[in-house]
This record gives sequence, C-alpha cells and structure tokens, in this order.
Amino acid sequence: MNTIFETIKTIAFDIDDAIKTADLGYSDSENSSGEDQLKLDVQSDIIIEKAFAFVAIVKNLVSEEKEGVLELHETGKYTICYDPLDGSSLVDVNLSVGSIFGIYEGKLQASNLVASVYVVYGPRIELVIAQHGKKPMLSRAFGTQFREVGEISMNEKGKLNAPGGTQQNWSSVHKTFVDSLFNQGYRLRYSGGMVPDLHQIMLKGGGLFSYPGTTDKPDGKLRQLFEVIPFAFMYEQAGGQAVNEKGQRLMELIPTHPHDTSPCFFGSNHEIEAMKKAYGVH
Ligand code: P6P
Repeated sequence: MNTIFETIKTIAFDIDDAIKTADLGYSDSENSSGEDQLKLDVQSDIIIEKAFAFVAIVKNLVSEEKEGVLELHETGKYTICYDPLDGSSLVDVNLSVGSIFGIYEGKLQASNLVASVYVVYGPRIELVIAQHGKKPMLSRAFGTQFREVGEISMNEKGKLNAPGGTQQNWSSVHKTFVDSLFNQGYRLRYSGGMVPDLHQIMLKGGGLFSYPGTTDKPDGKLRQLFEVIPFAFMYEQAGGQAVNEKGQRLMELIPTHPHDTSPCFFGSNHEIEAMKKAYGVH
C-alpha cells in the first residue's frame, strides 16, 4: 500500500506542475458523464495512468475521465478509482482543485475500500491519506518532499456550511434545512470544488457539505466510486459522518455502474443528526 501512497505523491507534483504550465483550453472530447474535458483533465489522467503502470500491485484503474475499467497488471491486488482533477474548471479562475483516489480490493463497493487519498492543489500542495483504524493523516509539500503535519479530527459540531447544487432545484425540505443552518449563524463556505470545500470543513473544525438529489440531478452529481465513497471514508475516520438523503451510510454503497452518483451529506455528528431530523430519517 505504501508504494501506492508514494506513487500518488509523485503524481501530485506532476499534476501541480501541469496546472501551472498547461494549456487551459478545452479538448474536443467529453468524459463518461458527458462533461466537456479540459486538456488538463486529459493530461492529469495520463499522468496517473503512466505512474501506476509501474506499480505491480495495481490490478485495474477506473477514471472519471474514461469509460470502463482499465486492466494494468493481471496479478495485481487493488483497483484504484480516481478523479484526476476534480473541479478542473476552477483552474482558469485560480481557485484550488484536487485529485481523489479510492483504493479498493475485490468488488468495487464501499465495503471493499481499503484506503482513500486526496490531493489539494492550492497555495500549497497538501495530501490526506485515510486508512482503517487510523485518523486521516495530513501531509504538506515542502520543496520536493511531503512531510506529515498531523492527524485530522472533527469536532462534534462545526461552523461551516457548504450547500452544493443549484438552489432553485433543491427540494423544499433541503432548502428549509440549509436556511435553518444559516439562521443559526453557520458561515457559507462553497467554492464549487469538492476537494477544497471538504478539506476546509475537516480542517476548520467541522460543519456540513451537502450535494442532495435535485430536480435536475435526482441521484445527485458526485460519483460514488471516486468522489463520494473516498470522502465518506475520510469523514468517518475523522470522527464525522457521511450519509445519503435517507440517512444511510455512504460506506454501504454498492454501485451498479462505475460512474453511478449519489446524493451525499458529509459532516460533523451534530450537523448530520440535524439533517436526519430535518429529512425525517433519524
Ligand atoms: P455545483 C466540480 O464540477 C464538482 O464535480 C465537485 O468538485 C463540486 O463539489 C461540484 O461539482 C459542484 O457542483 O453544481 O454546485 O456547481
């Protein structure tokens, strides 16, 4: 597993370099979710694929930017599901973006997640690794090396509220719930980048990130295998919770297709319990 983590650290520096030097235009293709691909999306995906081609324990890759499963090593053990550059459309306005990796052993479902990693490309490059039985570990790049900074723990109750999706497409239950948090003094913190938005809530003591089912996206927007499940694991390991609109743990998800999405709520215990009560699912 450490070989995978070390490979991701190398990937982080290469993608950070690409962000700073690459053409920010659009390619002439779409990803599997029908979203226009930036040249940077494609370049980041290639960086990751080339890096893991030399890691024998990696059996398969599943990328947000590609359809299906790519077999790398027949005798490998793990499948890595990843979003190479989540929120890439924010690069051209110089906001932080990230890469997300879910490392699975066996069938691609949440219960088979062995570890998750995300990288934040911001004023600094930061990387968080979550493993079973441990708090997520934050590392930061100093020069060409990552150094561990410390474990991440979430408070029981936070102050930040990151409500995703288009408000006019929210249910009335969700709108009432989100407004109730703001009426209690929660601060709006939403950039449109899942990785920096969830990173901020974890590091700043907690709160709630929500991307519910909406009238335009009834099953939510965020992809289960390489966005929702990796972060659900992060939040649970940090002492928080991660649930869907029925209050069910996202770590119980069993996708039927590699690009399945799910409504998702990530947060401190207090905010998730408040969400369950507001949704009538507690
Ligand atoms: P909306 C970026 O496109 C992304 O996939 C996530 O990084 C982010 O949380 C979400 O979409 C933002 O979506 O609909 O709120 O703009």
